[in-house]
Amino acid sequence: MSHEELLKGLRKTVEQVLKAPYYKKKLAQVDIHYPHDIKKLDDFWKIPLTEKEDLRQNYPFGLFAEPMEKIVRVHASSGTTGKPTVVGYTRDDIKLWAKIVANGLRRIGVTSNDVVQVAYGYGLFTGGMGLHYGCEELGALAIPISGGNTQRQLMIMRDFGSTVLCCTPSYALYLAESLEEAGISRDELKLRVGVFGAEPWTDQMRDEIEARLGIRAVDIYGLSEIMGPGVSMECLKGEGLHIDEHFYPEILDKDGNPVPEGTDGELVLTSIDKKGFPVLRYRTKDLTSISYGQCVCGHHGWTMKRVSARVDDMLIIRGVNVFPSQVEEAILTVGGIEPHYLIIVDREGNLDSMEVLVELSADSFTDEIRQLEELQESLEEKIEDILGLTVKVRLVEPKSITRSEGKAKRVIDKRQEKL
Ligand code: DLL
Repeated sequence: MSHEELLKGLRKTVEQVLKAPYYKKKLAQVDIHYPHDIKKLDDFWKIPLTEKEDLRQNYPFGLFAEPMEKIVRVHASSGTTGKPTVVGYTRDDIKLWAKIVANGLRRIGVTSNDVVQVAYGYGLFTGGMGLHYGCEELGALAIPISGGNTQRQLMIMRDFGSTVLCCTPSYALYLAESLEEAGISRDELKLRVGVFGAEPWTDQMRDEIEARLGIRAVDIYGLSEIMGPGVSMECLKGEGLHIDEHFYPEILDKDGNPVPEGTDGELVLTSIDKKGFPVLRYRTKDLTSISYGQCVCGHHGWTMKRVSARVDDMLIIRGVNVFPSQVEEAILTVGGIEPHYLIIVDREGNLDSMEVLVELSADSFTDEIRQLEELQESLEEKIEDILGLTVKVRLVEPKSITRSEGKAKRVIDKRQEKL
C-alpha cells in the first residue's frame, strides 16, 4: 500500500470514528475535527491511544459508529474479570473479516477441497465464527464443532477426514495426547495443517505439536477489539505473521514512543475500512516487533514476530521480569516430561517464590527417587539459566495438570490474594 493510500485509509477511519461522540471529543482535544485534518502521518500520530478502559467506559455499545439497525452481530473479549468489551459488526464488516481470514487460509494452501475442523469456541469469543466464515468464503467445508468434547473431536476428525485443524495450541496438544491414548494412528487421519492461536506459544511448542500430530502448525493472531482472528497469520514460506492490509500497526515502547523497525514493544493497531466498530490506535498490550517488506509467498506489507507475551502477563519476581513463555521454552528442551506446566507464584514474608509444576511423561514416571531428582535438578537449572532466578520445580504425575479446551491458564499468582 502506498503512503497516499495509507493516509486515505486512515482518514476513512477517522471519518468513521467521528460518528461516535466519545471519539469526537477525544479527537477535538488534539485539534482533529475532520478527516482532512490528517494531512500526514505526524498528524495521525498525535491522536491519543485508545485503551481497553475507553471501551469499558462506553460499555456496551457506546463506541459503535453505525446505528444499531446496521449492526448485525456482536462479539466480546474473553477477559475473565469484570464486564467484557463488546464489539459490533455491520454486514460489510462481516464480509471483510471473512475475506481477510480466507486470504490467510489460502496463503497456507487451504482450498475448497479442504475439510476444516473449527475447534475454537463459537459464541461471543471470535475464534469459532471468525474461522468459520473465512472457510465458507473460501469454499472449504467448515465443521462447526466448537471447543471441548474431546472424544467427539477425535471421532469426527477421523470419520469426516478433517484436513485442517483450528484451535488453541494448548488444545491441539491435548487432542494429540488424546489421539495417542485412543490408539488412533496418524495413518487413519487426513490432517495436514493446523491454524493455532488465541494465546501465546513458543517455537518449542510448535515443534512438539508438529511432531505429535504430524502436521504443519501455523500461528494466527487477532483480537476482538480489532476484528478477531486473522489480523495477522503466518504463511508456509516466510518468517513471522503477515499483517493484513486492513490493519495499520505501530510498535511503541513503555512510554508510548515509537521504536525502530524490528525492535520489540507493544503492538498498537488501527483498523482500516471497518464500519461498526472502527478503532484508532488501540493498545493491544501484546509484545512483538514489526518489519516492512515482501515475502516469498507474495505478501507485501507489514509482518510481525509471534507474540511472545502480553504486557500484563509479565510477572515480577524478586525484581526480575518473567514471562511464562520463557518457562515454556526452558522445559520443552528437556526430555522425559510432557509440555504441560503451571507456574505458581507466592510470597513468603517479603520474598517472592516461584514454583513450576511440570508433568512427567508416562515413560519417565518411576519410583526411582535418584532419577527423578536428577530430572528435577536439570529442569531447575534450565529455567534458572533463562530467567536468572532460582525456582523450584515440582514433578507431578502424568495427566495431573488440567488440560485446556480453549485458552490455557499457565499462572496462579497467589500474591494477588494477599494484597
Ligand atoms: O483470541 C482472537 C483469536 C481467535 C485469535 C482465534 C486467534 C485465533 P480475544 O479473545 O479478544 O481474541 O483475545 C485477544 O489473545 O490480545 C493476545 O493477547 C492473545 N492472542 C491472540 N492470538 C494470539 C497469538 C482472540 N497467535 C488476545 N499469539 C490478544 C499470542 C495471541 N497471543
